[in-house]
This record gives sequence, structure tokens and C-alpha cells, in this order.
Amino acid sequence: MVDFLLKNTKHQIYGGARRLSVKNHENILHLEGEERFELVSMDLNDAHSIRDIIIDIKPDYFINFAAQSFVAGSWEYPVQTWNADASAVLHILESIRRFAPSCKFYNAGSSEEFGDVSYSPQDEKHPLNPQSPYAAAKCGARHLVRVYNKSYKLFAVQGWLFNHEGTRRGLDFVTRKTTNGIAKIKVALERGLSLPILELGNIDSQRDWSDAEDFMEGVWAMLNASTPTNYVLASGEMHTVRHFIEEALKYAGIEFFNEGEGADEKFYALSDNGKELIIQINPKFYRPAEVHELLGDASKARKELGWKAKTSFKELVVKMVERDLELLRKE
Ligand code: GDR
Repeated sequence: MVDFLLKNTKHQIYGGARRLSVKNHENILHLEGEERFELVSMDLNDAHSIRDIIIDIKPDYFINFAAQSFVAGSWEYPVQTWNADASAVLHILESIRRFAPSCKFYNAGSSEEFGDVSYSPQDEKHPLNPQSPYAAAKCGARHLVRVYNKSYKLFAVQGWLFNHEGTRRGLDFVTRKTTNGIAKIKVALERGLSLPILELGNIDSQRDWSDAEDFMEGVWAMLNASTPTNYVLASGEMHTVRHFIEEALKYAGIEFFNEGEGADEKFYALSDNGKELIIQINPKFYRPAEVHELLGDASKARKELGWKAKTSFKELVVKMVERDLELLRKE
């Protein structure tokens, strides 16, 4: 989002981050020395830090992409997830209401809120049917955003963002886990090393994946619309995790075949050494409740905001594999 704002607006931008003894800021290293960007200390789990930032800066916009965003992790840390993804939103809304009521607020909503879907593709009218503590917290936040919008006339919105990926994606999420794992396999093949095995969960699961960079324009358009309205942002194409794997293997130039079903499905690479196992299923990555398919209908955003996802599924896979190969080949 910061990259988008630097390129397309003249605003001074403040990035809220928690102070850590071990820095994990590699995704924003490129912003070092940028005059219009400043990192400020803020912790979503500390209402005082949120309030102080809003009092000090009196922002024109508050864009909240911070969260415990790993769905699988939300069963392990349900309370922390609720605190970061729902309670923190209440603290932000309260502070905006009290100290900066003309500030426009965007909260990152999720397609996971639709959960166990009742029709496809999902549009803004689809019922909320969360399947995880993460999705339940996002639904809670959505209701709070709506209540503050109605009660206090705050400009507060929460779009439904379907899966958005990229080269800076965390390694736990299935796209980056796959591109990183496949790049490792490719580099091992190039160097004649034994092949690492990538372990995944439910690869029949289907998602509507887009490039995160495309979404930032949509978020900014929502914040600058004449009335606060929530929109679905999505590509409108759905693919299985298996298809993502196949495209990534093809782009990496790994000859492969797969066999077996369910937990027994396996992928093998074909090389001078014959067939070698490269991907297998580990049920430890299955979720207590799965969201089997998500497919977004962004026609309202297209019509009213003129927004459309630009990057195709294939281009996204290629971009991610290319970057992971580049990073690993340097090692
Ligand atoms: P998701 O993303 O839960 O859709 O939430 P994730 O990449 O974690 O999972 C997508 C699908 O892939 C299946 N899967 C695996 N997932 C992970 N992480 N690891 C695996 O090994 C694996 N194997 C199969 C999952 O079961 C699932 O069906 C993302 C997050 O960014 C949320 O914060 C955001 O709100 C939504 O997208 C939109």
C-alpha cells in the first residue's frame, strides 16, 4: 500500500509497527531513506498506542492492513487473533471518532468472511458464514465498521479482499510456500543435490488469487468514493491449489507427474536420476474446518470504481517463482 501511495499521491505516510528485538522489516527495507515515509511505533494489541498515534498525527486516512492474517494459525491463537483483528479495530474506530472524526478509515476485510459459501461467485450481498476464528474476527470487525459508519457518520469501509499474493508474501501461505518450495527443488536439481520434499495440506481447495499490487488501487478508490461503500475485489477466476503447483512446476522447468488421491497424492520430478519424490500431502496442514472454494464477483467495483484486476493467474505464478528462483540462486 505504501508503494502505491508514494507513487500515486503526495501524502506523508506513517507506517505503524511494533518494536521488536529482532527486526522483521525486510519487506519495507526499500523504503529506508524515503522522505515521505516514517515508521512509527504502534501495537494493535495496545489501545493506548493506537490512540496516541491518532492524536499526534491526526491522519486524513487510516488504512489498516495489520492483522493476525494466517487463517490456520487462528485455531492455535484464537484470542490473539480476536484481539488483533476485531478488538483493535474497535480501538481504532473509537480513537478516530474522538480525536480525528474526519479521518477516512479502511479496514482489510476478507473473502474468508463468506466461508462456507452458498453461491458462486460471491458478491457484496453474499451472507457471512465464517469457518475459522480468523474469519469470525473479520466479521466482528465488519459489524463494528458498519455501526461506527451509521452511528457517527465516520467514513469507514471494509472491502472484501479475495486472496492477494506477491513476492513479499509470507512463507506460510500456500502460494509462497509453493513457489519457494519449488524454487528450492529447482536449485537442488541444478546443483545435483538431493531434492527437498514440499509438504502441503488440502490441494483440492480452490481460491481466487490476484496480485496484491492490483488491489491497492481498488482500496484507494474505495477510500475516495463519494460515499463509504464496501466492495468485493477479486479476479473472478478460481483455481485449485493443485493447479497453482502445476503452473509453478511448469514455469520452473521441472518435468513432473503426479499420482494418488487425497492424502496419498504425490508429485515426482523426472530427472537423470529417474523419478524423485518432490511434493507430498501432510494431513497436519489440514484445517479443522476448511473453506473449500472462494470465487469473487467484483462487477460492482468494476462498474462504480472502474477497478479491475490486471495481473493474470499465470503471470502471478511466474512472477512469484521467478523471484524465489532469483533469491535462492544468490545463496
Ligand atoms: P487463506 O490462504 O486461508 O485462503 O487466507 P492460505 O494460503 O493460507 O490457504 C489457501 C488454501 O490452501 C490450502 N492449503 C494450504 N494452506 C497453507 N497455508 N499451507 C499449506 O501447506 C496448504 N496446503 C493446502 C488451505 O487449506 C486453503 O484452503 C488468505 C490470508 O491472506 C487471509 O488473511 C485472507 O483474509 C484471505 O487469504 C483472503
